[in-house]
Amino acid sequence: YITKENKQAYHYLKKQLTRLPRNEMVKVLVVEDSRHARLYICSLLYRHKYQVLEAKDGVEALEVLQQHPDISVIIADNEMPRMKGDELCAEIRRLYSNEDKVIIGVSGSDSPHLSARFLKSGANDYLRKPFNPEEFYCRLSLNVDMLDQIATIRLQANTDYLTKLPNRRYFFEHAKKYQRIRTVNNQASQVAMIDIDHFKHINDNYGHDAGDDVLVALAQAFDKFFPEQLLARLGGEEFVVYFNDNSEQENTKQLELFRKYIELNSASFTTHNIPFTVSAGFVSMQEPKIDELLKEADNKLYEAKELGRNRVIL
Ligand code: GH3
Ligand code: MG
Ligand code: MG
Ligand code: MG
Ligand code: MG
Repeated sequence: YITKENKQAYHYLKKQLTRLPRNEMVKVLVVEDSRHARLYICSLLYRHKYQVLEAKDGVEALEVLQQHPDISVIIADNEMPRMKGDELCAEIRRLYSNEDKVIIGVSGSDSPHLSARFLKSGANDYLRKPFNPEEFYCRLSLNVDMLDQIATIRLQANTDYLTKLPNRRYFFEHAKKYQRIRTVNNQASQVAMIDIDHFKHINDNYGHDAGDDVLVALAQAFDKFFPEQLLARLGGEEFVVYFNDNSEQENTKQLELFRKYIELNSASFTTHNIPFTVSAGFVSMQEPKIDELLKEADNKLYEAKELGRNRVIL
């Protein structure tokens, strides 16, 4: 179910940032037809505590990649039966993003064209056999650093800096996928927009920093209440939840419980013991555009404000 995968992908990014010691978390696939050369490269990798997988040729390598989606480095020989190293490179690049996988070509051939051929096929680096182990480790490590940097930037681009919830950009990217899947399955899309009541007063009375604390505390409660749903801070003191679950009754019940929980407990879980309430607008629509969905939820939210706040409008 793609929505779960999206959520997992996000948590995977988060985990990648905190991983230590690094090498033990990095899965390397060694593709080599010569048993002797394969064992040698594997032994170098083991010595630096990388996780190692092996394949005898390109066809086998593609199977192993399919079974282990978390492989992040592929070290590929060139002269192999069934599929040459640069052909394997091109095929990997066709199937997997270069933001997730690094390919390092190796060959004993003295052809001056081979390194360029590997790089043009999508390899990130090339080593001529026999290579110096120190150089091997350095190039490997630099390439893994690059994957880490890409993951860091990707995570930062999708995370709200203050609350650490997924941000607006993440929400719109994934809401589109949610919407498509739900339309295909003939399920309604259900969304709620949640907004803090009189937040301006909190800033005015307690200061902007205290206001920030309230936002963080609310985000944490929100995440705890709806662990399986797509959540985001849309901006300011406005949050959104796109429900995975189908039961409208269950979703609106949870939403009402959340509102009540904030009303009763906010004073105890905010750093400066600031009591506050939230209003929410809930919508369920068949085959909506995301903009329509949010517009409708926003209308309901407006109604909740008009009627006196601290309530959910369905
Ligand atoms: P309502 O009940 O109608 O929603 O009233 P409100 O005061 O909550 O809404 P309004 O839109 O008038 O004010 C929202 C305020 O939120 C204004 C803005 O300064 C403040 N705000 C937006 N982003 C942040 C933030 O990141 N930190 C803090 N502390 N305040 C923020
Ligand atoms: Mg070979
Ligand atoms: Mg407002
Ligand atoms: Mg508000
Ligand atoms: Mg607002």
